[in-house]
Amino acid sequence: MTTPWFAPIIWNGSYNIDILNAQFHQRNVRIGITVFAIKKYTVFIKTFIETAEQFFMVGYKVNYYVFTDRVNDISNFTLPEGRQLVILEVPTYKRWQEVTMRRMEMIRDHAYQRFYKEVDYLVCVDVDMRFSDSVGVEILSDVFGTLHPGFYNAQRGHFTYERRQQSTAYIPTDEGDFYYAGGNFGGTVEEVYKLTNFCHNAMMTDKNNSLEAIWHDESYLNKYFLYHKPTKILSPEYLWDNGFGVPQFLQRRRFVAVPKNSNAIRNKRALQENPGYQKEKNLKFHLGSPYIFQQLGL
Ligand code: 5GW
Ligand code: MN
Repeated sequence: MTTPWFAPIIWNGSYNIDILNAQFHQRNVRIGITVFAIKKYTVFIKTFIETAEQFFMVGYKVNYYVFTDRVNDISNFTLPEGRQLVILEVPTYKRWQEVTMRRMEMIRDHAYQRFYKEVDYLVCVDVDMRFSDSVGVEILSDVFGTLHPGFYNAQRGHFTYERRQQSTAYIPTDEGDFYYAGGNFGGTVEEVYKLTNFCHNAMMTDKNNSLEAIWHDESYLNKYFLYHKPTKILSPEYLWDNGFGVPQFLQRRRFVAVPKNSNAIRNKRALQENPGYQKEKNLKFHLGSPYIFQQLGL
C-alpha cells in the first residue's frame, strides 16, 4: 500500500476518514474539480454533478469548473452553500484527440489566472463518469495520480506508454512505475500548474515534429509522473470501468465510467452521431494490442 518512494496507495480500509476530515476541516480546504464537456459530452454533466453532490467531498467547499463550448446546454443546479458551479466557455477543437489533449493547456491557463485565488486543491477528471461511493479528502496530496483500471495488475513491459523514441512522451521498456489513467489526477493548484504546463509543452514539441503520443494526454501524464513522482496514488476504486468486470478485491467503486453508447443505443441516428462511438471502437485496442492500433495509423 505504499510505493518505493513512500507515497500511499489509497485503497478502501487504508485510512481513517474521521481523522483525515478533522485535519482537512481544520485547514478549511477548498477544492476545485475540473471537468470538460465539449460538443456532445454536455450530456454527461447532469449525472456527473448530481452524483458528485452525493459523494464528492461532502461537507467541503467545492467549485465545479465546467469547461464547455456549449454554455446553454449546461442546466442550472441548486447547490448548497459553499459549493458552486463555474462555467468556463472555451473553444472547440475539430479532432477528438485535440479535444482531450487541450485540456492540459486550458487547466494550466485557468490555474494561473484564477484557480489559485479560489481553491487549494484541484481534481481533474473525465466527465463521462458517475460517482457511486464516497470520494473525500483521502485523495488530496501535493500531486496525485490514479492507477488505470486496465493496468493495475500488468507488468511494466505491457504498459501502453509511448514507445517511439522521437516522442517527448517516450518511456523505455525498462522504466516506469505504474500506468496512470488520464481521467483522474490532481494536487495543489501549483503542482497541477506544473504538471499541465509540462504536458502541454511536451505535446506542442511533438506537434511541431508531426507527432502525437499514442494515448494522447495520458501518455504525457505518464511521462511526467515517471520523473515527478506522485505523492499519493489512487487505487482503481477511484476510476473504474465496469467493462473490466467487478473483481472481488475491489471493495468499492467510487467513480465509474458511464457507458458511452448508452444514449446512442436508443436510436440509430444517435449512434452515428455519438462522438464517442469511433473512439470506443479504438478502446478495444487499448485493452488488447496498442500496436495493432498503431499499425492502422490511427
Ligand atoms: C469525443 C470523441 C472521442 C473522444 C473524446 C471526445 C470528447 C471528449 C468530446 O467530444 N468532448 C469532450 O468533452 N471530451 C472530454 O475529454 C470529456 O471530458 C471526456 O471525458 C474526456 C476524455 O475523453 P473520453 O472520456 O471519450 O476518453 P476515454 O479514454 O475515457 O474513452
Ligand atoms: Mn472517459
